[in-house]
Amino acid sequence: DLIEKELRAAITENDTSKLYLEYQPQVDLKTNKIIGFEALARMRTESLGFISPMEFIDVAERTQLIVPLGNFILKQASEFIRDLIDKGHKDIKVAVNISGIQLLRYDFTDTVMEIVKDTGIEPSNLELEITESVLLDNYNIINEKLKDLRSHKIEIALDDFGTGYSSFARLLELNIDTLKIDRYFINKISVKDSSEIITGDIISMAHKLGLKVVAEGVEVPEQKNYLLGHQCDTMQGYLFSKPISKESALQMLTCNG
Ligand code: G
Ligand code: G
Ligand code: MN
Ligand code: NA
Repeated sequence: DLIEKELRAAITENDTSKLYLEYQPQVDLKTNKIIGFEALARMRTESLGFISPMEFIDVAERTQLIVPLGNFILKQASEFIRDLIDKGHKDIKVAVNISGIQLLRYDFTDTVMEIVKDTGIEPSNLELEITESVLLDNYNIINEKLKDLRSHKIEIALDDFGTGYSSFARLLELNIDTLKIDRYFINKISVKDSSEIITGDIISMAHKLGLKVVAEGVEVPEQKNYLLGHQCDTMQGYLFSKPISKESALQMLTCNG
């Protein structure tokens, strides 16, 4: 497999020209200020060009390369946070997507905490995103892992919420800080069908459970206005910005300050 070969080489060589992160701003709906970024992995090689993360993350998960790749990604995100802190943005959070295979590793928390320590950032600068599908198998083990990470002040966001199988009962006992509403629901806001009503209910339910709420895939002002009206905390999407380079992210933060 060509992707596997290129992935392995880029990881071994710590090649950030082939494997790097883009950052998509997360914005406080009320103030329009950037409060964080989601880190999104990118791969580009001479022979293959751009490869979508769906594709290379899938290859990495099938070949166990996801563990060293995940660590490489966590290191790059933490170094970006270090840059942010050095430039005076010490309260910005950076969210990193974590695969279930990474989380299930016995030494995952230790690895994360080591990277935090080595880069000299605060654990509270880092947020880990897990998808609902990760909870399907090994629910109890995963929930204990999340509890452990949170005891170290690392925040946890549940990604793509609403598309998986989390029951309300499960949300009650799940060790998370933030709910990210899947863009499927945000898309429906402009369509004005029953999903629009549900989105408001998801927000108020999440707040009753003490969770922060991020809306994903916000593309048009109509969606933003709906979310503001329903007390959603944070938005992420093309309306504000697509994922951008770390240099552009720093610059955007300076202008947004
Ligand atoms: O950036 P884009 O929308 O194309 O990302 C596509 C998918 O790849 C998303 O579901 C996203 O969560 C996933 N993804 C992006 N970066 C990472 C990463 O660093 N780790 C993992 N596990 N998934 C990622
Ligand atoms: O699954 P996850 O939420 O991690 O994936 C995030 C993906 O969503 C990224 O690939 C990112 O490029 C994409 N994305 C971010 N904002 C928007 C948006 O406003 N509209 C659409 N269609 N995709 C978006
Ligand atoms: Mn995500
Ligand atoms: Na998502």
